[in-house]
Amino acid sequence: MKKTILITGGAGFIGSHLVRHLVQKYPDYHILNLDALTYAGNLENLRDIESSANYTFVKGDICDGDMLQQLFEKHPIDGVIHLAAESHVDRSILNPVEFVRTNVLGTVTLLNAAKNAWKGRSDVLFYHVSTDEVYGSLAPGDYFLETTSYDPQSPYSASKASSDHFVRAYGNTYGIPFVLSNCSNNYGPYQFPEKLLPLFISNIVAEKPLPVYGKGDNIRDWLWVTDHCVAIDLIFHKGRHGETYNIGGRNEWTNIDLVKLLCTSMDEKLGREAGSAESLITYVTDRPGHDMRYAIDPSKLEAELGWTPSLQFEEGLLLTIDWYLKNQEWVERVQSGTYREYYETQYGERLAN
Ligand code: NAD
Ligand code: TDX
Repeated sequence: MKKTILITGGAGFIGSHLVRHLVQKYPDYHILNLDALTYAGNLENLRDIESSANYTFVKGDICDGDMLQQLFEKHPIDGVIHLAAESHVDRSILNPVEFVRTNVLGTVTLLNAAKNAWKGRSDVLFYHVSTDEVYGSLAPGDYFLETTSYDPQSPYSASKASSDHFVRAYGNTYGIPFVLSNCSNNYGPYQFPEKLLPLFISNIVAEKPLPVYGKGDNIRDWLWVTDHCVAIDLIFHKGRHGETYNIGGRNEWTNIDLVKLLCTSMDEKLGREAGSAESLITYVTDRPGHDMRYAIDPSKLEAELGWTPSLQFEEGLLLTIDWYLKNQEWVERVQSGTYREYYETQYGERLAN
């Protein structure tokens, strides 16, 4: 094998797309997928590639230092692409400590294992996958650059910001070759239906309320998940070590405009009367500390590595809707665990107001 790459969080949304992309594109790499299979991790996401000769799944927690040491002893890992995390902002508001454990302690435990195994090698790479939320909220007309100061506002973004700092600190202190990327909101198949788009698709199918936080005027910058994975592949192979790359598709939407577009498309797909889905929109209590606007300036990634997004948002949205409509059983299965309890806690009070 030419390379052995450890992907953490490969059974989650972005991780499963990345694992599939790398397993298929690099038959001479060994792709190791380490995932604790929390509520957000589903091996079903990887059914189509699970028997590939160059793929191995390992169930384990990134906070388990002994397990990580054994994994590095057993496999000649020369690259880590770290995605494992608690990823949902609303959950971080309900349970911040879990986010510190996984996102901060887990990242540091993984860095330690890499440091001990790699012992100053320079032909290795620790790639940390992060988010634009570390930069905080933007005023109109501004854009996130790699040089923008960190200003995290939620427990989730504070934990991701901390993990970013630890990656740079381990690079600077112990000489671990590293690279980081900070990406905007991803969308596409296999996203856990607690996040805006898949939650609203599944609620429209079930004719349940669509809980829009606040006035719905918050702005997010949306990127097709595979375009994120192609960027990660490029940065992993060609990015300059020690650097950060912002990833985004110049695709800003207010939540309410996006939800209305979704509603129109869903009515058409489901053959329902125009306006049916929109009548489900329910304005609810805002998310505490809700960042108003995110927008990435991806010029560095475009100029240095020639990356451009492949899909127009309207096209990607239709593909996403089609996937969720075809995979209702997947939605029901992943929502059947502890999800119901979470949903009641999260939305019971909001919708009652
Ligand atoms: P996700 O919640 O869908 O998946 C996270 C995965 O990590 C799951 O498979 C889960 O089982 C695993 N995991 C959680 N805790 C673990 C632990 N202690 N040990 C091992 N595995 C563990 O998340 P996602 O949306 O795919 O995000 C992946 C990464 O990308 C995260 O680091 C996130 O911060 C970052 N990111 C996400 C987005 C987005 O829009 N979703 C945007 C930018 C960056
Ligand atoms: O029910 C909802 N109603 C609503 O109005 C939900 C779930 C969300 N929203 C709003 C909040 C946000 O402004 O929609 C927007 C998108 O919300 P999420 O899908 O929860 O994503 P966000 O909070 O923007 O964070 C996402 O993008 C950055 C991912 O979950 C993070 O992991 C990633 O780092």
